[in-house]
Amino acid sequence: SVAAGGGAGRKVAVAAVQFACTDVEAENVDTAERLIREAHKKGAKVVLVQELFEGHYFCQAQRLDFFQRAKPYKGNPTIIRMQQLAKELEVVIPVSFFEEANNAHYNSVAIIDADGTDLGLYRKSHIPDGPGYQEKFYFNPGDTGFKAFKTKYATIGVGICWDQWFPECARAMALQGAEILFYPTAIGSEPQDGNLDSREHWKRVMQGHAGANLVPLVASNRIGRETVETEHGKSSITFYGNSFIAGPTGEIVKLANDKDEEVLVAEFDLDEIKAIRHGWGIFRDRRPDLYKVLLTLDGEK
Ligand code: PUT
Repeated sequence: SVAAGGGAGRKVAVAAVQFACTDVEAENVDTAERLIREAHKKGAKVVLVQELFEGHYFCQAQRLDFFQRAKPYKGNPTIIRMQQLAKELEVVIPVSFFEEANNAHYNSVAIIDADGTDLGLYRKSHIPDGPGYQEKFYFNPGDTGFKAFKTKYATIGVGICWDQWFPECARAMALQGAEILFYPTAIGSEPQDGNLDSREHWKRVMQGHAGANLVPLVASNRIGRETVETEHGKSSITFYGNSFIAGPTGEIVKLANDKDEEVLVAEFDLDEIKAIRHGWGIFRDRRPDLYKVLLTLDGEK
């Protein structure tokens, strides 16, 4: 709008989808494709699918056989299928997958542009550990660093799940020009504490990233109860969905519930938001010369 000083601009609709995964890869990839098509019908140009959507969230257990689920980046059949779909629908699709790279393993996302081009890889930087979420057993900490990808419709940043709790990750992507932040995720109940429900905390932290960087933010989380045979009996997590799209002041504009398969779509005027972002002055007034302490673990200067 003229009032925002940005002029009419690039309007981009973005989507988050959520669904319950089975443990059959072909079924989940089919579901992802069906929901991406639905999002496209609703006008979405960038469609986010949840983290590791090819199967159950296997990190509930530390099992050697689960390493067999990892696949090399190059030639990955799910990525190739999503490239074909992206090209057909002219949509951007970040594709989350379990990556095998020789003896290393990563929790990765390939960014597929609207013509099917693979723009590159981001590997999850912050790897959680703890009851039900034993990701350190499987994944090396990502070595790509935080990135911004120039897609047909917008420059986007993608963090993965646990990355979403770290303002440094969001800021690093925004500093490199990301105009929209995306977070595929897998989070739900905590097997060790039935009273712990992190969903509101989870949303508020990401709403803060949107507001602090004046960018829209899209989070996609799975639903459903998954039970995995672990090395010491069964473990279950009920994933809480609550996928959402936040606007550039952190306001939630679309929110899914904790049970249903959903396709959320919201449109943003990226040029208008850019003008507001610049006018607000948060990137003008940053003081990187005072932020060295952020490069330490213990706060020592
Ligand atoms: N996806 C990781 C979530 C960890 C919750 N304790």
